[in-house]
Amino acid sequence: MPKALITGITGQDGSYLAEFLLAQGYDVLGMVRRSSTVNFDRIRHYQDQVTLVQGDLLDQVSLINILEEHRPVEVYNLAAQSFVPTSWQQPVLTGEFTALGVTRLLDAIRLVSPTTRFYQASSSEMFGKVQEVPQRESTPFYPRSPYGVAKVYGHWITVNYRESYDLFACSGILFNHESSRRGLEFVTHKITNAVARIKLGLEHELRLGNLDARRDWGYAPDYVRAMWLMLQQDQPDDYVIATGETHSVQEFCQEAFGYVDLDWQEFVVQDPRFMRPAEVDLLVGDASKAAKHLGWEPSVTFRDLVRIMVDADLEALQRNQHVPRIFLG
Ligand code: NAP
Ligand code: F7E
Repeated sequence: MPKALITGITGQDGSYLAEFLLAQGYDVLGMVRRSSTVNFDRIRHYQDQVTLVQGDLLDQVSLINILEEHRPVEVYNLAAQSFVPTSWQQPVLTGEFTALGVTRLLDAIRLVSPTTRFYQASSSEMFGKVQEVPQRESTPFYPRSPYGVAKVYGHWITVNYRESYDLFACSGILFNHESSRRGLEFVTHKITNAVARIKLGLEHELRLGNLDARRDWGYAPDYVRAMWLMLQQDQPDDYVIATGETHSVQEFCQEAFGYVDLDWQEFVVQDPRFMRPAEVDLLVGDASKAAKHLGWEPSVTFRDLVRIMVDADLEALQRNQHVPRIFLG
């Protein structure tokens, strides 16, 4: 069985990627960091099928030890501080995890296991104040947050280790992708969770920031398939993964409230607390390179994505499943 290591297995993408790789017959290792309570909600249903190993992107020895002991053929680096507003609150920590963490892992691979194939989770946030519409692999970066800046570093160090040491290292420039496993502080899940609560009479308003921001939103399980495809090619390369459609936060609200026969304007309140110091106004990706070389296409439309998320939130609340409250966004 080929062995793959996933950093960030407890996150949205890590949890879907592990499931995908198990189905492909991989022996899956998931790197987790120590915490005072168990946070395996997203992977609990298959936890006994993966091997969890302790490590942290801040601690290079832990990375070296994992690689020496397990010698994975593929490493997917999905771990990061991934919430954009937090990157203004904790810019140095974001840089340590999201930027330098990539170098720690690449250097560990270079030293211990240079034939291991490496995937870096890069982001459309690198395009920031966009220099071209739609954004493609050649579009210049102009990040608008400490998170975006850290991801630009992660992207270029991946390219640099590929060119300097001939590592098989790929950078996947993924546009926003969502699911019922998305963190509740991200706008899509914040909206669908509120729609479900309001529909069930548990809440009466939804406070949001900028309703005009536009994003290219896809479905997370489609996007983890693209990560794997990148590492199966003959040559390492970088790819944009996106749907090619863009919608505003307001349109997302319209679609989600409308799906349960509610008028979003009766419930949504704009709150300056959720505005960002610098905004990314418009993202829309051109994934034609991925379509041509990887045969990758998205399978879920914007409307279906919204419905999948609203349905999952309604179901969780109706089952009386505890849905934690968030304080970040
Ligand atoms: P997520 O749900 O926030 O998951 C992040 C994961 O990273 C969690 O498992 C977290 O562990 C782990 N982590 C954070 N800091 C760590 C550290 N110092 N050492 C080890 N693990 C650490 O993020 P996601 O949405 O799945 O995204 C996966 C990756 O893709 C991230 O790098 C993100 O920046 C990038 N990305 C995401 C999107 C998107 O739309 N989702 C788009 C482009 C790029 P804990 O559970 O312990 O916190
Ligand atoms: O914001 C606006 C907000 O936090 C989307 C991460 O996965 O995707 C994600 O980053 C938009 C922004 O995601 C609220 O101003 C309005 O314009 O869901 P988000 P993001 O910042 O695009 C990229 C690709 C990543 O790589 C990141 O890791 O929605 N917005 N009102 C709001 N956003 C939030 N969170 N909360 C609001 O109340």
